[in-house]
Amino acid sequence: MDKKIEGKDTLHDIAKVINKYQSFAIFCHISPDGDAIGSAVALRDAINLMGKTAYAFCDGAIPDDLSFLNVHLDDDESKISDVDVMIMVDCNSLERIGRFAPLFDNAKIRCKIDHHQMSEYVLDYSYTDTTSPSTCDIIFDLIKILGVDITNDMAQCLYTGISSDTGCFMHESTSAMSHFRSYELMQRVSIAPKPIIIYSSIKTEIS
Ligand SMILES: [Mn+2]
Repeated sequence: MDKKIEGKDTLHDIAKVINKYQSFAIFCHISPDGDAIGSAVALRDAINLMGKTAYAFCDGAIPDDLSFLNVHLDDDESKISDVDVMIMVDCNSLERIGRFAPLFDNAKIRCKIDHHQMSEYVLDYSYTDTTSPSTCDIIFDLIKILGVDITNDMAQCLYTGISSDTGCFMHESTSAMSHFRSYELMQRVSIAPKPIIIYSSIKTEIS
């Protein structure tokens, strides 16, 4: 069943927007963590695999402690203003996407996929599930709805996001579904990310 929590749209509504339009720019939050990078990159790759065009941007580089992901963000910012849809992931306000905020605010269609508390910012499409331990848990479900096969890179990204936002499955928010999704993701990666590496990246972030 599609959950409808806080935001006015369901995950199926977001999938309909992705199915309908052709080009997308995805933004994650400043000072990105595993969930931010993981959700932006996995969604970008999934949309590209649908034969559409998607870019992932962040006001800030992928931190060194996530370099094991071996994925890249996009850097040609001239593409942004022409896209049909802009999507912010893992952040709940315009300020959180840093210097991209004015561009995002002028998008033809603005979407949000997130698990933080809602802010005042009103978007065209908004899916927020505050019960979800990570945005990567949500992106996993969205990719399933879109019918895209999860690649090695996508699985690495989603697993890293789920495990980092759950404190390597130690936080109270950790759900049975997080374990279930991780089970599938770990079967899809050639070399499974080691929780100990992700755990040390979280510790670096906190300190
Ligand atoms: Mn998160």
